[in-house]
Amino acid sequence: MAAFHRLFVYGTLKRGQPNAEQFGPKNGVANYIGQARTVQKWPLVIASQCNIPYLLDREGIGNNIIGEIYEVDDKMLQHCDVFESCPQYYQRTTIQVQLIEDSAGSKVEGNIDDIFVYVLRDFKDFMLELPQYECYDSCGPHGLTYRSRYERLREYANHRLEVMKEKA
Ligand code: PCA
Repeated sequence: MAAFHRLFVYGTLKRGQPNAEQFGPKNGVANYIGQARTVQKWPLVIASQCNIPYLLDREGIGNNIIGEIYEVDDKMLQHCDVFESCPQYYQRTTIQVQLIEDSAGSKVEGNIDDIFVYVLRDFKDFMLELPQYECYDSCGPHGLTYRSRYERLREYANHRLEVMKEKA
């Protein structure tokens, strides 16, 4: 039997967000498990000219983040790593989350689970001064609408340098 992995997504991969279609069948298997909240507080910010969401790898600061849990197969996990440019850009690590709503939309109090998440580790200091969110929505009241990859390739090729620390 193929191995399945659990992944917590908090940004553009969530349902209704700009990259949700990455979980489509051509990239592997992704089963929506439900909505979850992180057990610890984390800083979730939106940064760069491309308005990209980042969970900064600094536990204990910010909010208990609300996102979604997916069960993915090896192929989908591999695909997500490539899509998120992991490990050159985002890092895939584990995070403690608790299911709060199941896939049918019923409120639940799930077990606490350690599952995969993409974080930004080598971020510039100013990122911690940005507004911190609890639940990401590209079209939220912050007005920082995500710029698609297509736009980015043309005009914003260096958006990563805005947020990542230069290597010594
Ligand atoms: N995609 C991943 C990490 C940030 C992003 O936009 C996610 O949704 O969790």
